Amino acid sequence: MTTGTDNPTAHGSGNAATDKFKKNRVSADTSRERANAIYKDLLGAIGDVARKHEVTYDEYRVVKQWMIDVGEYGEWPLWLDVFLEHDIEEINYNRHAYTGTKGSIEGPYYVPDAPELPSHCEMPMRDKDKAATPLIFRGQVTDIDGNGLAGAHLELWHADEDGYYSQFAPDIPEWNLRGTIVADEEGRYEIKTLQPAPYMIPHDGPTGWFVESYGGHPWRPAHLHLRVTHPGYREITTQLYFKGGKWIENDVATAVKPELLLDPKTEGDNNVVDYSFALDKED
Ligand code: MBD
Ligand code: FE
Repeated sequence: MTTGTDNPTAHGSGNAATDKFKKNRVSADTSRERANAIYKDLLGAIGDVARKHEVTYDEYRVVKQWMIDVGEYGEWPLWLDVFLEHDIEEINYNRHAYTGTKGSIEGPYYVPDAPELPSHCEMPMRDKDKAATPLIFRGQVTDIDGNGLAGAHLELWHADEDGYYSQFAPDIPEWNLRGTIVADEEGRYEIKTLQPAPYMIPHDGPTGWFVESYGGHPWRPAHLHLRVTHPGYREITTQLYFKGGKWIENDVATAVKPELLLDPKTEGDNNVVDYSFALDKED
């Protein structure tokens, strides 16, 4: 059996993501009436699409087989987060009158409880990661009036130069390029990490076959994942991208927003960028 991280393939990373997701049994307080309304609309919409395109029996069976494959490869977290999560994120942002920093999708590779790092720190990385251009990322976590939030937490996680996330590919230290940065008494931080590269989602499994089937591409623009939290404030899960970078205009996961583009400046050997986070009060 392929479990966890013994394989740098769609199968390996998919199963690792599925195993991580399954650790917590999730629930929602959806009423029977609401479930009924959603079920009717969902099945109705699928039926309408099937009628519109006169889906054949062969196509129906291919879908059935593909869904079985997605499950066996552990790729439901990947497929859902790439193709559906951006709508869910948008819906739940628009439900509130938020004015703080925009969120974006979490994706399949978040891991809670990354080790804490001081406000001015270097991300855990291997010597081979240090071959990439260093990125110095600094700023401040504030409330929406610009007051610093002392000791705010920034969880940061991103892929290495080869496009692998620790805990989802083999032979990477557990917390490589993952950390919980504790901002200083003014909410400020300065983090040294590496400039991430454009990212190809695992494409040698059923999610990749799906993309190939409609003539798409499996690329996401280079990105940093962040979760910013402070007691009493709305937590922000977001991603930051790089202005002018490849795939910004056609992210396979449709998760880029203009407010989330970084524009680093070259200073000596480093790329340096300021980006601050404004947190809404919890409602
Ligand atoms: C990723 O790294 C990611 O951020 C998303 C959204 C989906 C797959 C892989
Ligand atoms: Fe990612």
